[in-house]
Amino acid sequence: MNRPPLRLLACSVLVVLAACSSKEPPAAAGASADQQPPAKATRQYLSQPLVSEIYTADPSAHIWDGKIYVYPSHDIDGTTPEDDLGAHFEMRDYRILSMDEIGGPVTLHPVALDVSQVPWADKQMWAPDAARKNDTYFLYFPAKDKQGAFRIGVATSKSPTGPFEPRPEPIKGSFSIDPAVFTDADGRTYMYFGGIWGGQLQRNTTGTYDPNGSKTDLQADDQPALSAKVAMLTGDMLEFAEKPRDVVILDENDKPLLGGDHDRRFFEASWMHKYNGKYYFSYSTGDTHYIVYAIGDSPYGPFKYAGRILEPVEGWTTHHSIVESDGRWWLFYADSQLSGQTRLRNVKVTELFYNPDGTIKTIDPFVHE
Ligand code: FUB
Repeated sequence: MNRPPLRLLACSVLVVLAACSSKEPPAAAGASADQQPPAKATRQYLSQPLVSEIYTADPSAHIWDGKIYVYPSHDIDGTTPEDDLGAHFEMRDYRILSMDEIGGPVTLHPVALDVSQVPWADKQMWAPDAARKNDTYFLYFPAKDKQGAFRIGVATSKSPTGPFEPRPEPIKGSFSIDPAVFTDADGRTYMYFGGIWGGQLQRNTTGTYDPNGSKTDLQADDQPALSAKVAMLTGDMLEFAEKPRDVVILDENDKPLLGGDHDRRFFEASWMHKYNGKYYFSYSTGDTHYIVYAIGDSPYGPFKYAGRILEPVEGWTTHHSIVESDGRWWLFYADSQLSGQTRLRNVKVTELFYNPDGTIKTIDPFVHE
């Protein structure tokens, strides 16, 4: 097992010194007694990691037969230096978590799928999601193919915790990262997906992957931002039933969010849930580190920007899911509490609350005295 070193676990006590944070600068070296920097503020995390035996991120939670299953990425301590395209996220397999109730003991299941089992995949098994139809469970996952292009694969199992058997080819017409699968009340299932920068959405604007395309986005701040994608799945859940469409997010004037609006525009980490008959599309703003959401009347949108769900966590990324359990709503997310390193994350859960008008109360991942 990839157990975090004791040195790092020392950072996981309830109250942590800011020195454990990757966003705090180190204390000034060699300051004399009367030049000591001010005492560092202490920070208290809102919630604690669900598991510490391995590093986990990107938690997609589902409730099946009364039990909670979490499908996370499995972070590993690789050797690739950090870069803006996420080359340091070198994940190779998936392990699933389960629990009978939130707050109860968490079971860490054995490897459910390894990159070596997937004929088309080369590396970087990033954020997955799962679905169930009849008696089959489906694991959806992005990975880079042998040409360095992200594609989305699917694997099946008769058990929610695997092992999963991958299809020999990625989903036809799939590209980019972060699949999130939502089944509506009418039984139709949709996949939301995509991510800019390392997620390569900007290199897939013509229908063919352009390895020499922009490293970041469209590089047009005054134009509509790149959108997440949505496609209905076929009845067997294995392919797209249609060409992916744009998930358009509108501002307060019903205009699409612009590429320069980094506090609100889509970056990665799509999730869809339904509340009181409305469709809530939520996502990460990436370089501004927020989890935000937009509300629509159809699974295809358009969606109107509605606010922040989660303020920035410790670490560069976070990625979430939202589920209802016994009438209460829960936000699963991740931070870097255990390691202090962005590449080695840990998943968490906290309760999510709505206002009477259907907006979501913003969550601060830290508790302030
Ligand atoms: O875990 C790798 C990538 O980082 C995910 O696919 C993104 O959502 C971000 O969390």
